[in-house]
Amino acid sequence: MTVSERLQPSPDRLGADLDELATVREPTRAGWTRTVFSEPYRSSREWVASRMRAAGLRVETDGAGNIVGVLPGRVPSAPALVTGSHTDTVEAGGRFDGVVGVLGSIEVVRMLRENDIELDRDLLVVDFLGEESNEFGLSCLGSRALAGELTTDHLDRRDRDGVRLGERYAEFGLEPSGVLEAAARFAGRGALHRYLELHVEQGPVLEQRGTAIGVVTAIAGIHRLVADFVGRADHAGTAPMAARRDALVAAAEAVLAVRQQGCGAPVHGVATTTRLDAPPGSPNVVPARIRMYAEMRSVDVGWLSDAQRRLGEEISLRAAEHGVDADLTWSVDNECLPADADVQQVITAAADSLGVGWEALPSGATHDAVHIARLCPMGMIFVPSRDGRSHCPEEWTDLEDISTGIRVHAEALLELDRAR
Ligand code: HGY
Ligand code: MN
Ligand code: MN
Repeated sequence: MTVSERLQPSPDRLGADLDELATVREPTRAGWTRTVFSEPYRSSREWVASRMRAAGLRVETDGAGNIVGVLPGRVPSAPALVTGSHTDTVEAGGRFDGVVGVLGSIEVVRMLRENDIELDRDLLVVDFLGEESNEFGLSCLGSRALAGELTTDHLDRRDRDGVRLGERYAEFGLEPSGVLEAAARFAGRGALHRYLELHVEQGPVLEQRGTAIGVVTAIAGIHRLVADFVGRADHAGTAPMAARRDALVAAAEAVLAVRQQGCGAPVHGVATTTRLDAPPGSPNVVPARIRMYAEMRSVDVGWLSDAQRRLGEEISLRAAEHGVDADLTWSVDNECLPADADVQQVITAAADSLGVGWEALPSGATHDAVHIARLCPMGMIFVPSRDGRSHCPEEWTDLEDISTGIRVHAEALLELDRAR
C-alpha cells in the first residue's frame, strides 16, 4: 500500500472535532460568534491547544498570541514547514471558515504519526490570533505580527468603546511588547521553508463546477474606506427640500456608488458598504452626520486603484451637490499577493497523484497566508462551500470534501518537506 493510500483522515474523529469546536460560541447569537478577545474565543483556543497536545504536538503560545503546535522533524536545524489557519469568527458567522485549516492540519499530524511517517523539517501547526477584521479595522493580527507588520500605531487604535488594541491584548493575557517582538522569531526569509493553508472557498466556483480542490493563484488586495458625511441639522417639517444639507442622502448615494464601482471588474473585483453609523437621530430632524464603512477588493491591482479613485471622486461630487462635506479616509488592509508558483505546482501534483480534480482560482477572501508570505513562499488549498456561502450561519462544507482536502494537504506537505 502506497503512503498516499495509507494517509486517510478519520471521518469520525474529524467530524467529532468539528462538532465539538462548533459548541464553543456566543450562546445568545445565531450562527457562530467567537470574535477576537472574546470569552468564547478564549475557550475555543484552550480546546484547540488541548487537541493539538492530544495529537502529539508540543504546544506553545507565541509572542504574537498565536497557538503553535510543533511536530519535531528529523533535522531540527532545517527551516520549518508551517500550516494552520484561524478559529476566530465574524459576528454570527459560520463553523468552517478557518476551522477546516486548523483541525484539518491537526488531522494530518495524526495521520503522519499513525503511519510512522517522520518529516525532515519541524511542522508548525498554527491557530493564528484574530484573523477576522475587527473594530480596530485590522485583520490577521497574529500572522501580521509574525510578519513584522504590526506596529505601535496599530496597538494605539481604539475600538468603539475607546479601548486601545494594546489594552485588549493585555486583557486577553498577551503582553503587547511581546506582540511587537514576535517578528524577531522568524525575522527575514529563511527561518521558515514553506507555508500551506487549507481553507473553505467561501465562494461558489468549486461547487458550481463540481471540482473537489481549488488551487489559489492569488489573494485579493483589500482597501478600506471610512467616510464621514457632515451636513446640517434642520427641521424636517419646515426646511425647504432645495436648501437641505442632508448627510443621510449623501451617504445613501455613496452606498449606491460603492455598488456601481464594484461591478464590471475584468478579472475579479468587488465593493461593499458594510456599515452605516448615525448618531441617534430624532424622527423630525434632517440628519447632520453619518459615518459609512466600505471596502473594495481585487486581485487586479490596476483595477483596484482606478476603482478607488473613481469612487472617491464620485462620492465627493455627489456630497457637494447636497452641500454635504465628505471626509474620506482610505486604508490598505492588505495588498493583492500572488501565491508561490512552485507551491501551486506541488498542490496540483498532489491532487493529480490522488486522482482528485482541481482548478486554479483567485481568493476574494483574505487569509493569514498573505502575511506569512513575507516570511516564506505560500500556497493555499480550497475545498467547496455549499451554495458559495460564508460569514453566515448557513456556511457549510461536507465532511467528505474536507477529507479530500486533508488528503491533498498531507500529500503536498510531504512533498514540500522534501523540497529544498
Ligand atoms: O475578510 C476576509 O476576507 C476574511 O474572511 N477575514
Ligand atoms: Mn478565513
Ligand atoms: Mn473569514
